[in-house]
Amino acid sequence: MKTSKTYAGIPEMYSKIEQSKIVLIPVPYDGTSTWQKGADKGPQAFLEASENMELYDIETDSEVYKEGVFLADAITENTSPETMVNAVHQTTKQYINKNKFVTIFGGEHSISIGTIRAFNECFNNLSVLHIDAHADLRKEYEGSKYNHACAVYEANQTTNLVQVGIRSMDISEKREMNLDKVFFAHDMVVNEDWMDDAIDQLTDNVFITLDLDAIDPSLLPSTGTPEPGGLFYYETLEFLKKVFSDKNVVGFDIVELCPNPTEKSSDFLAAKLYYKMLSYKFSSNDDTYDTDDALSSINPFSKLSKFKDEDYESI
Ligand SMILES: [Mn+2]
Repeated sequence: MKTSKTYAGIPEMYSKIEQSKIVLIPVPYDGTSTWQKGADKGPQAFLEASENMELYDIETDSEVYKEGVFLADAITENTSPETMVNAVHQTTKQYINKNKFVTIFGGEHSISIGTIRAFNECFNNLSVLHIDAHADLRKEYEGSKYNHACAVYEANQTTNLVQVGIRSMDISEKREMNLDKVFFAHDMVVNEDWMDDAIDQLTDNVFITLDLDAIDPSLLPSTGTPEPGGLFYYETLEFLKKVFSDKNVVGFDIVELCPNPTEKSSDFLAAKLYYKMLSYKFSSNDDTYDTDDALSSINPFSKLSKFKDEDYESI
């Protein structure tokens, strides 16, 4: 995969690993998708759209790229779904251990088995906020437990899994569900408190796995399995902003962009959403940069994070 020299074409001084607080790992993988192929082209389309995006965020009045975004080498291991998951797990963990805010762009959703495994090993009492049209709770699918249809089966066993936007599943997945922690699209549309209700189910440390098919296909048609009845742009942003401000989001992945060369708005939406999430993460902690008196404000990753900010390590 050809990757841009820097994420979003940002100046090189903001793209070096040492100075970057943020790491972006592309995983162009599409080994197990069942319908439309092409999620392996997702990271490239996302990076190209990102280069054409304004880097000042009006809403948060911030330029989050100045925190530094290191674009890691793409993970291209695809000998088998299992070896891909292991590679994602190891690489993600390496960057978490460098005290970076680690983000991953897929690829199809099976990559998240590896990302979630890494975050769960590095953070206490982890919640996984799974935003998706599909439940993805199958233990095995088409002979593999590393299939995209199984993306959060393991997370459901090992973390506090909260699912939002679900509108398609097999009846067998019902018995895996804790219904207090599942927010179905048809209920969300009539429950004006769904955002607070979902956030109430999360522990402090939260990893977000965002399948782009959670978004309504009228806004984002370029995804492997578009399902009607999805989230709209501003409600997605409102929800994410609340999560970032109320919880310690420790990282996130975005998956299942399946680009169509004649339809660029999906790529652009994915690029904007990624940048918005970074903007929410780092602007919500803005006030901590000015103070050095309280230990809790030293860490821009805030609250219960195991991160240490290298800039402040000597204090
Ligand atoms: Mn999905």
